[in-house]
Amino acid sequence: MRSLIIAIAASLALTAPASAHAFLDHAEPPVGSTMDKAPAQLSLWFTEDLEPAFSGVTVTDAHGHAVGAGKAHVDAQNRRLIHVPLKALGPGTYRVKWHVLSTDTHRTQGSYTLTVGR
Ligand SMILES: [Cu+2]
Repeated sequence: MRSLIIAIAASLALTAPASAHAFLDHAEPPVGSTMDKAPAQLSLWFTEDLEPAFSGVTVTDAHGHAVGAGKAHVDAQNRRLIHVPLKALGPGTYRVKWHVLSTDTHRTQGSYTLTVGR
């Protein structure tokens, strides 16, 4: 019995996830920032490699209208980085919502705001 418990404990340790979930590490422009000039795109860096087919970012204005100029996409060279092309943004506050699937198959999501000044 005791050896069985040890065997189970050992197998649990071996199957425990080797990596953490993917969370937003940082972004450019920075999370929560206010800027004078509207950015042409956003870049979001995550803490783990992402599955491109199940990871995305949407950006909406104060009325909830999407302001992305095409699909957000995971960088071809860096699977922790997502690029988000944007339309020409007027002054206002925008919400950036991200949802990602990391290569350890865990889903995470979050959001933050960006403000373009007058
Ligand atoms: Cu995970």
